Amino acid sequence: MSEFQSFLSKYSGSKIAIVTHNKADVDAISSAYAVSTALPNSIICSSGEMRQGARMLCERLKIKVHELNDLKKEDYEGIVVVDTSTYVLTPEAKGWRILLILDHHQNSGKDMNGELEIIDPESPSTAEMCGNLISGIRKDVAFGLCIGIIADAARFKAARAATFETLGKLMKLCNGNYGEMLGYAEPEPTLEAKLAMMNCMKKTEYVYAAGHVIATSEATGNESDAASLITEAADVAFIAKWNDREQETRISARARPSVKVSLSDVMKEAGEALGGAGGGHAKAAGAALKVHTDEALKKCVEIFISKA
Ligand SMILES: [Mn+2]
Repeated sequence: MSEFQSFLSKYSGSKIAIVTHNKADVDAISSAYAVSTALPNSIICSSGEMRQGARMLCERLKIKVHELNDLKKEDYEGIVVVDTSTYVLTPEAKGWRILLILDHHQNSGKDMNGELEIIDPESPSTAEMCGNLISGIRKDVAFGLCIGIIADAARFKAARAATFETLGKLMKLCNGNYGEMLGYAEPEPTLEAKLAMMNCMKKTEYVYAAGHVIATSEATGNESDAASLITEAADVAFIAKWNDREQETRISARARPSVKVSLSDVMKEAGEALGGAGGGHAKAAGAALKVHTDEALKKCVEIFISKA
C-alpha cells in the first residue's frame, strides 16, 4: 500500500504507458483506467481486439486505448503492466522497462520482472486490488472497477468477503445499478459469438477419467466463453484454437469449483512439454503451444489426469 503510494509520487511527473494483456477484458481495462487516473502523464495501451464488455466500457467511459507498438520507447519512462505478468499475453512489452506489475494471476506463468510488483493471486480480480490501492477514486473509475470485479469473480464464484466489501464501497461511490453493470460484465453475446460457442459444443468430446469428466473441443473464436459454458456440466474443459499467424495452438482451460487440480499448473506443464508457455488461475488458465490442436489437447488431458 505505502509502496504503491511512493511509486505514484515518484512517477507522478513521468510519461508512462499502462499496458494490459491482449484481448483486454473489463478487469484489465477498468484497472488500467483506474491506474491512469493516479498517474497524470499516462496513457493506456492494449493490443488485439478487446473483449466485447471492454469495448463497451471504453465507449461508455471514453477511455482511449493505444497500441504500444505505435509508441517511441525513448519518449516514455517505462510501462506499468496490469492484469498480467507474462510476455505470452503481452509480447509487445518485450524490451520495455517495467516500472510496476499489478496483477492477480498465479505466478506459475510469470516471466516479467517489474521494479515494483504488487501481485495477489488470492484476489479474484485486479479491479478489486485497484479498489483498495487507489485513493480518491472517481465516480467513473468506480463504475468501471465494479464491472471488473463482477466479471472476474465469475458472478462471485471466486469471491471472498473482501470482494463484497470493496464492491459495496465502489457501488456506493458511483451510485451504480447492479443490473446495468452486469450488462457490461456479461454482455449479450453477438450472433457470431453464439454460433462459435454452438459449433464448439457440437465438436465436444469427453472422457471420464481419474474421477473427472474431462471435455475437449476446438473453436474458431470465443474459446474461453465456450470453455466456461461446457464446464457447467463437465468438470474440466480444454478448448483449442489454432493460431495460423503464430503457428501455435491457444488453449483455454476451465474447471468447476470442485476440481482440486490447478489448471494453472497443468497449462504451465503443457507449455514446458510442447515448446510454449502457459499459466493463469487454478480454475481458469490458458496456454500457447507449438503443436497442432489434436496433439495439444491430448497433452492437456494427459497432464491433467497425471495430477488428478
Ligand atoms: Mn483479471
